[in-house]
Amino acid sequence: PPKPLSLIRAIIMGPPGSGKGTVSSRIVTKFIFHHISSGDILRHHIRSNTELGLEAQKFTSSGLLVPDNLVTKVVLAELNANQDKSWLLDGYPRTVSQAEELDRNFLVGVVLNLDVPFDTITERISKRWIHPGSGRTYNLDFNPPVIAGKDDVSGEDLVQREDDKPESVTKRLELYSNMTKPLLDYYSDQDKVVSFSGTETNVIWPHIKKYLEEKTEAMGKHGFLTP
Ligand code: G5P
Ligand code: MG
Repeated sequence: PPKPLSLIRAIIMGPPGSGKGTVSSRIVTKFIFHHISSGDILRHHIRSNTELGLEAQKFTSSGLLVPDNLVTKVVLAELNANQDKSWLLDGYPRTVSQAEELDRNFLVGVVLNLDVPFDTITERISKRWIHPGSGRTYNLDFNPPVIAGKDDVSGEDLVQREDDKPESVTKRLELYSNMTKPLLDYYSDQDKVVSFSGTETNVIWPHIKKYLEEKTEAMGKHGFLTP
């Protein structure tokens, strides 16, 4: 693939279940971005029973936010290890103090905001199944696995996320409204937010793709599009 000519630091934001992971996986098939999901990193630590994983699980299992210092540590390490790539950051920052910490380290270029109604989200999350090893995500209505209960690529078992129980989802939506939504103002003040509204990823996606095509085109003709 062609080497990027310059780098984009992009953030994808939106309530839990708004499709950040789904859209990110589509973006990386069309554009050269390194996808970094704070939730996937934390779930990896939890599965591996690391010290950080054990601490994080106390919060994630009931839908609470993991303390800023813990998340920041793992996310910044990942960003620093990928300085030479354009990245798409999913799930971080989630509080104003995380955003300030990110600003102290990197220059954020754009914030893609997925604006999906809460009713739609609750319904979707109840039908989500994931492959814990890779983070690949399915939905029984939207993108069911080829064989029920099995990952399409590895054939391994799918599981439901511990924080997808209804009471945790309610908590996550509440924390999104109180702690994360204010970040839209933080980034709007910097003129960096582009919002995409709707109830279906397949309807939102072409708009995001068009936006990124224009943006990457403007940055260098052969810069970002994969061949
Ligand atoms: P995460 O992992 O960042 P959330 O809550 O922000 O978790 P989540 O749940 O991963 O976000 P998403 O990525 O926005 O949602 O959505 P998705 O997985 O792509 O789509 C949701 C479901 O809907 C899937 O089943 C998908 O197939 C389906 N779907 C998509 N589009 C459609 C559609 O059009 N129609 C239908 N019918 N279905 C569709 O964070 C997890 C936890 O980690 C901690 C916190 O505890 C957090 O709760 N954490 C942090 N804590 C502090 N600070 C941070 N920065 C943290 N980051 C993570
Ligand atoms: Mg996700």
